[in-house]
Amino acid sequence: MSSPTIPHQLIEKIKQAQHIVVFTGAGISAESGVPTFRDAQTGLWAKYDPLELATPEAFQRDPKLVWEWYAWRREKINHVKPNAGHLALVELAQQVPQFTLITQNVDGLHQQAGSQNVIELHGNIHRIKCANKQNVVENWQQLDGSPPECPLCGDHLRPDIVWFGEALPVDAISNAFAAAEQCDVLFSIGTSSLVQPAASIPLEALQHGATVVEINPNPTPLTEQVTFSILGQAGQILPTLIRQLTA
Ligand code: BV8
Repeated sequence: MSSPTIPHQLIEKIKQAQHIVVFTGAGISAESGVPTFRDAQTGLWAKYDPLELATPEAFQRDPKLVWEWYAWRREKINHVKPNAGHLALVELAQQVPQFTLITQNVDGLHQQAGSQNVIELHGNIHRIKCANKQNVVENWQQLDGSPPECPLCGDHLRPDIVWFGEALPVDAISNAFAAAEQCDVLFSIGTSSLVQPAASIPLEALQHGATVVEINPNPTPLTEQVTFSILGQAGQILPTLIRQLTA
């Protein structure tokens, strides 16, 4: 497959940038083998809609089912590695005075690739917290399929993940919007731009005069509004961009 072309003007913009923000969604982990959020679920989970399962109501109704769904996803994620797209972002961070990485993903692959100070808008599937007190619990025992009990209060433990209908962590969302307002260039990579309030972050950057670049094999509701739309896979485009930037 021929290398995707990166507009020369974009390379120049990146070279002049003082602050670059990268905002990622499930698509950047697709080439690691992590199904995107809206990909059809497989096996016994095929009959469930992620939008239904990733809610406090579902956990309230059937904590074991929701706990097992996350245990299944965690197990799959434990066997994958960061891909060339994740690694290229670690390189990009070294090419600019200020770099902010914001992710909607819960798989922890950016950190595994070496990215620092990652803003996790929707939590992290590897972190577990008390459903009652919300404190993160480090040592917990997985007994049968049921959610383990909190060692402090005995309530259910749950993934430290933001479910639909739950507020995002205040620091994460305010730091993300602040970075979007201050940056010169924002990349929106591998997201369908559907989930709020995250999907408003690239718009915030546009409204504050930043150059906004979308990298996605498919068009999204953001595509019409961005400065540069590069159709393709992050794992191909980002290493090409780094090569052209450092040539
Ligand atoms: C909130 C953790 C308020 C869970 C996630 C109507 C009714 C009810 C609610 C709402 C409504 N309208 C809006 C809302 C709010 C709702 C929302 O946005 N719903 C959507 C569905 C319309 N939002 C919320 O509920 C948020 N909370 O609003 O709270 C509030 C305020 C105060 C007090 C109380 C409450 C919470 C949203 C967070 C939900 N949790 N994740 C879990 O993972 O189990 S979001 C979930 O979607 C994932 O985290 C995922 O990251 C995120 C977004 O999806 P994408 O990352 O974009 O992934 P997707 O599969 O969609 O797309 C992948 C893209 O990659 C595609 O475009 C594809 O083309 C591309 N791609 C594929 N391969 C590649 C690629 N790109 C590049 N390279 C490739 N190789």
